[in-house]
Amino acid sequence: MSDNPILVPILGDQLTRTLSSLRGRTKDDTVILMMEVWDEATYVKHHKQKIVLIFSAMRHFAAELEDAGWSVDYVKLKDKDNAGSFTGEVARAVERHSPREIHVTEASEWRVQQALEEWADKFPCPVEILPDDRFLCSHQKFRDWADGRKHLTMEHFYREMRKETGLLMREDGKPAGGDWNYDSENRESPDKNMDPPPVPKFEPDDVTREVMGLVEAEFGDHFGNLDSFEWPVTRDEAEKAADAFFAERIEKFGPYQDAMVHGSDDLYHSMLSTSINCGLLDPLDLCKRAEKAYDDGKAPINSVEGFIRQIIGWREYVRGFYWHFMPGLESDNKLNAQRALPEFFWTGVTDMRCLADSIRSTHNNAHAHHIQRLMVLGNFCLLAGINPRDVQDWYLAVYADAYEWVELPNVSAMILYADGGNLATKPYAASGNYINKMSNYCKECSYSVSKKTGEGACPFNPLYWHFMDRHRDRLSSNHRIGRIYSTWDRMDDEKKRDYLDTADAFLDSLEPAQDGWARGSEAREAAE
Ligand code: FAD
Ligand code: DLZ
Ligand code: SF4
Repeated sequence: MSDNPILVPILGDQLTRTLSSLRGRTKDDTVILMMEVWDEATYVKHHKQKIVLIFSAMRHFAAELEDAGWSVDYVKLKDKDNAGSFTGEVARAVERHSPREIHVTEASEWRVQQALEEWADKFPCPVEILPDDRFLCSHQKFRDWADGRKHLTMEHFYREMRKETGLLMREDGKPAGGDWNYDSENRESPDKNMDPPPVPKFEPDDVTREVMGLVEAEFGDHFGNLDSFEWPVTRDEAEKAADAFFAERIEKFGPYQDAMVHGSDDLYHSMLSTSINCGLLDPLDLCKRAEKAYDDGKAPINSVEGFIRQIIGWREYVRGFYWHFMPGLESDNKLNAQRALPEFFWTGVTDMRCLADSIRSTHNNAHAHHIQRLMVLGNFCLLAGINPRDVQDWYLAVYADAYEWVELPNVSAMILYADGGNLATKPYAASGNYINKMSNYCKECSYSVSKKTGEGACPFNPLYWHFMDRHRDRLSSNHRIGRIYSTWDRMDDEKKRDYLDTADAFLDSLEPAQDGWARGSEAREAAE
């Protein structure tokens, strides 16, 4: 090792061998720094599985790098003198290694990037911050696309990405299959043709078990349980999870993308977001595998296009959107939602069967699938007027795939409409009908989905009209939603009063979260 090596700090969501900061480096001239730090483990009270996933994946990645001949300086959470923050740990590493330069790949989150940008003034050597080109759309490219546009429509962005990557494009420049988007074919309700094969589960090895002990000891009061921890924590495991998806589930991914089934947590979803987001899987590579499944006749166009759209469309779009609208996005509250998050988001104890099941999955797996996050949990927070800060903190804490760059646009802009409509052209508001159509939740719910008002009515029904009524000034001029007000206006005053009174009584009955982090598991156990 040279006397003054180059120091390469690698963050917990940068676990990729081809990371920009590693490219071109030589093993005899580079010290890689990896840090388990309190600031990251506690900036929200992450689900226990999320911390285990990151720490275990970091430790495995460090071991792989060492096996390949790299020098890795790995700081564990409980190491003596751990400074508790990225900047503090880089400062200590600068003392240890006297690097001639620091090379780091840009952070995915605003808060961390602010810290990185101060390093050049803090440390006695030059600091080079490199772009994170695991994302296909650079910040500049997104800005160029967004500048001057009145509406940042995802579909337009997505088509550009299709043309640029060539994914599902024919030689004549037209989309494969003839259409750009097959979303309308991806809305099957659950039915007897559904029989999703199980998602591969990965038994915790010694490294993971040691981290589980650490997390129980240090973060025992955080939400979630560890009994069912089965996430991939290495690239090999993540590849096996991807193999199983492409062999067994992609075929029906499309049609059942929006379906929900009580007690079934994975359905035909890929369950790959945790691995993609921390760097174990390459998003473009996954899209190419999906395209190959279509070319080989193993999966239909609506499934493959749907999967590719989620990744080069939604995933890239929300990342660009995040950087375009930060830091303001974090504090946006255009609908002036002020209600506290209800306690049952932590305990799962509610008679609303759809919410209870989505929260159960979240608690047990640190995961809920997209339509649960959007149309059950998200729809509830929107209609009930839960304040964006509480909702953001909850989503950021409870999902193993949550990082602010992807959580915040989905929460603030997609589900809460808190940015006033830069992402969504209208709020994703729905009554109980939607959930009934797309799931089997309602059949055995204590509430009746067909009952609109009064005792026993599905709360989504009156909440829907309460939401529409209280936001009339802002929404009635929206051409995609305006006609809903004609229906409302045609109702007689008594009917309207019934809706509003039923919703008010329900909202008044909500118990605000106290210290749900700690009490969640106990209350659940008591209720079970
Ligand atoms: P699949 O259904 O198999 O989809 C394939 C991939 O597409 C996912 O792995 C993911 O990488 C990507 N994707 C799909 N939808 C989105 C989206 N809306 N935004 C970005 N990427 C998408 N995803 C996260 O990765 N982290 C989050 O913190 C997160 N928070 C969300 C919050 C809300 C309110 C909503 C509505 C969605 C959120 N999503 C988030 C998107 C989506 O719910 C998850 O990516 C998905 O459930 C992960 O499971 P999967 O890998 O089986 O996805
Ligand atoms: C999520 C997370 C957690 C819980 N802990 C760490 C950690 O101790 N060390 C680390 O490098 N990364 C961790 N992460 C992921 C980071 O929060 C993530 O890499 C940054 O927020 C990206 O900007
Ligand atoms: Fe959810 Fe309403 Fe259906 Fe119950 S009846 S499961 S609360 S949508």
